[in-house]
Amino acid sequence: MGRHKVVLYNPRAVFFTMPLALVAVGSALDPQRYQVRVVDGRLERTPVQAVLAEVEDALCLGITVLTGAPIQDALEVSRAVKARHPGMPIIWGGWHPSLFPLETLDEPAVDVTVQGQGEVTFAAVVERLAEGELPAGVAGCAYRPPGREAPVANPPRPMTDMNTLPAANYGLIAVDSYFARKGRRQLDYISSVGCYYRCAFCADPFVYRRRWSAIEPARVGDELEHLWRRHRFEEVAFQDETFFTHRKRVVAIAEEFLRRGLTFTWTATMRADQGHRLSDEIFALCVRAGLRRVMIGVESGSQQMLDWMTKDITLEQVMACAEKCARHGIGAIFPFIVGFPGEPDEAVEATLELIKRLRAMSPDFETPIFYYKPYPGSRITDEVVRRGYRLPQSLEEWARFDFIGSSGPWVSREKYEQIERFKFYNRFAWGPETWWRRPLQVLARWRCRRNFYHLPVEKVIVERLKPLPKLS
Ligand code: B12
Ligand code: SF4
Repeated sequence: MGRHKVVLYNPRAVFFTMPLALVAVGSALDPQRYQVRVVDGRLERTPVQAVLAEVEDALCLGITVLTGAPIQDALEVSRAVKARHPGMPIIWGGWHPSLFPLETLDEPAVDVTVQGQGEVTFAAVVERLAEGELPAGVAGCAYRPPGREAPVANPPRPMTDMNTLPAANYGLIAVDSYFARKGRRQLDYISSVGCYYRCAFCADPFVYRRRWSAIEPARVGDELEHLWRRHRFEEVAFQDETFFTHRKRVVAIAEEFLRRGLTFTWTATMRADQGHRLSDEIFALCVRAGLRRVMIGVESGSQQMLDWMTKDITLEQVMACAEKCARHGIGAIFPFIVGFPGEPDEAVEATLELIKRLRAMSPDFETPIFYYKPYPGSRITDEVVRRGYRLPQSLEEWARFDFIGSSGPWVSREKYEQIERFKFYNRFAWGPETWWRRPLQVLARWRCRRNFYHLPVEKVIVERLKPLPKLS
């Protein structure tokens, strides 16, 4: 008997991170029984046509769906496939269907939703479909039985130890196309899932129930060495939520890289409390092993706000951690969020002050500012909903709910203007020093030191000359 074909789709987006979710679920299917095809909307000129061509002889279609804009594309593709092949099962997995297992099934083009870690659940669902059965009783998913019956939610699936899962098969994707789109040979890789922490704005504690699972260091070394010999990348971007969770594991991974003579650099996520606890020896070891940059979510410059959102870090830890990064020559991205409900003006001011201090510490420090949006599955969102905030009700509404380009509901026009001006001057004040930036830099530093952002003539001129990407 021939192998069943399973098609997986990644919706369009503006970034070119490799579709690790699809690689993960695709790699967990038995290659003797299933042939997996990944279609990435970001690499196709006409994604709907590309999927329609692939699903012609397929058993089912799986789509990964984040909250926000990707839903629109996922809907278009799902509806087009359903219209052409009404009997083809369509499975949505990823963060949005994890948060809304049953609501997502109100959409007639979606038959099954998978919650949380998808490898084992998807393999079980596909197995059922191959036998012409429904995924009744398969833990970790919800489904709509044919006909008019209401959707059914199966029990949740406990976290699977990542070491029991097969290695990610990068042969499922065109790795070089991502290098080309990113403009550098940077491989995305995931070495752990979940997170032990409880930040009140984040969906991770809800989806992974504050559990964490990680691949053993020796296996991380094996997999990356194999991938490096094959793809010759310059850098690995660890996409883990909290890579620096266990000191000993980090040390062992760094030692694996050194022992194997792997010369790529790497970037990873770190919490300020973790970085604060990490010794200088471990920082130095990581740098020797290729660590180039860390991402440390600070979120606010006000300790009161940090305590309110149960970030479980202190501003002293942030500064100590930043100081260590600067001393060891490690670049850092410190993302901040402003516009939390009820956030006092003084807290926003404190955030801008902290950003200035961090930016002045190293030309390799970046401090992007995001506006708070009540993403579902978090304590703050639950609170604002209790107080009357209306979350989107349909998938179409969720598709319009996005972070990028919006100031969120709790930021006044005036505050928004102030923050946007601050972002502009702060970016120029401390960025790389080049002759053409120099005059602007002097002026920008002067403005930042005095908190003087009125009459932003330079901003208007620069934006007219060259529209800047709205990130930091
Ligand atoms: C890389 C990344 C991105 C990339 C692209 C992701 C992509 N798929 O295209 C970019 C940079 C574009 C991005 C953007 C944003 N992201 Co982002 N991102 C991530 C990150 C760091 C890694 C994703 C990843 O590859 N994980 C590894 C894979 C293996 O895990 P996974 O995706 O969870 O997949 C597993 C399961 O979810 C499930 N599954 C997933 N898909 C499918 C599909 C099927 C068919 C099945 C069966 C199962 C399944 O099985 C997989 C294996 O277990 C995650 C955090 C994290 N570590 O997961 C945040 C995360 C996904 N991002 C998040 C957010 C909030 C954003 C932004 C809104 C804002 C921001 N400032 O980052 C933007 C805008 C997103 C948008 N609406 O377009 C949230 C998701 C919230 C939500 N409700 O969707 C996360 C979880 C971070 C967080 N803790 O808040 N992101
Ligand atoms: S923001 Fe980061 S540290 Fe906090 S709960 Fe989410 S994943 Fe964990």
